[in-house]
Amino acid sequence: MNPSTEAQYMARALRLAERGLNTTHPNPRVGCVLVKDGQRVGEGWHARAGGPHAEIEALRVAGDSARGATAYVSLEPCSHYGRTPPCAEGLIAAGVSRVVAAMQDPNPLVAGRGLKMLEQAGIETAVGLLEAEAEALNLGYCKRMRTGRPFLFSKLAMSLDGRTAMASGESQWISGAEARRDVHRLRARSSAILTGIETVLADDPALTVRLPSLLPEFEIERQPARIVLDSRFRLPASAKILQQPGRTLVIGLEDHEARAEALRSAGAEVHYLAADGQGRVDLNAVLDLLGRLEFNEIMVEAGSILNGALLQTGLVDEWMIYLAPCILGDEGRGLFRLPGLSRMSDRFDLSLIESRQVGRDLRLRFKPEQARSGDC
Ligand code: AOF
Ligand code: ZN
Repeated sequence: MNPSTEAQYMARALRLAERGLNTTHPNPRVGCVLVKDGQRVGEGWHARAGGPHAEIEALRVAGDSARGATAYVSLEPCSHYGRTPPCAEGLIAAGVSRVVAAMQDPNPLVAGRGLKMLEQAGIETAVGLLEAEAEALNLGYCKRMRTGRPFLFSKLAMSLDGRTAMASGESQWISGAEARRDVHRLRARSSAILTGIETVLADDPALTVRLPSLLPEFEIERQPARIVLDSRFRLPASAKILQQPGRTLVIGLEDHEARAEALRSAGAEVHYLAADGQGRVDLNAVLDLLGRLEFNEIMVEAGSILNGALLQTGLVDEWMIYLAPCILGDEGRGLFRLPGLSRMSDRFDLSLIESRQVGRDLRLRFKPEQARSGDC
């Protein structure tokens, strides 16, 4: 078949996969198109964990027409019994003659076995069509499957002069309405929102998705989980974050059992971790825990203390900074608390990977720079 036609079918499978952007957690977003004699005879996408996988939906729609069809899938069909039976078996049983997958499933339970099952049943397979796009759509899932840790991106808002709040802490609102709506879209796709206790004590945020246009997509209780790093369990039981639908996790150190118990009674899931050298929860251990809890993408919405610590530990995969066209003056607060950073050679370098205008603000996306370069 014409390679560009094949790419179009795979692009369609990816667009279908995107329909699960906000709802498939902890599963990947996956789409599938079945094509026979140049016609799309079935389409499907994975909507939520426990529900049918993309291929099974597409096979259901296609019915008998699936026999002899080519399946374009944005992820290798699974080979294992999870919450649902293996898709590879379903494709074989339906008599599909060829399967094109955008990428291998990095889940160690699958990792090539799905394609092998298909080949052993005499089905032609190909892998790698629009692979980069497929990988980007599931960057959190892929990272967790490969490293055991979620993908972490931190969202920050600042003025033109690099301030994130006034000296008093007042920060509402630096960004314009469109940028704030954009943040709700980012929250919606995240498995969880991570913040620090200082932010909760200062702002008492809800950290929920409240964009009316997004709510019909996922039930209220599918709100992203909220995670508070709170070494000494100072979170008040009356905090707004505990009154929202969905899960709230509080992660602290082990020696505050009475306060932890009060938080449990208020509905929080309490987790204990070891301290780092400075008596705070160890951020590496936090990421390991959140990987074990199957969080794929985590959005950090925190203040300068947690962001400073995250920058220093190098644990953030992407920094997303909304730059607002306003000046807050040199008494305002900066984005990162980095005590002791005094020489140019101590600085942290980032590389810009995308910039775009969102309403009156600029949205800048950065990756941490691996090696430090000469100039800033
Ligand atoms: C596919 N198609 O649409 C998805 C796949 O617990 P389960 O049964 O939902 O299985 C989850 C695993 O299945 C997940 O970790 C990933 O390996 C695969 N997801 N595979 O063939 C799909 N969502
Ligand atoms: Zn499957």
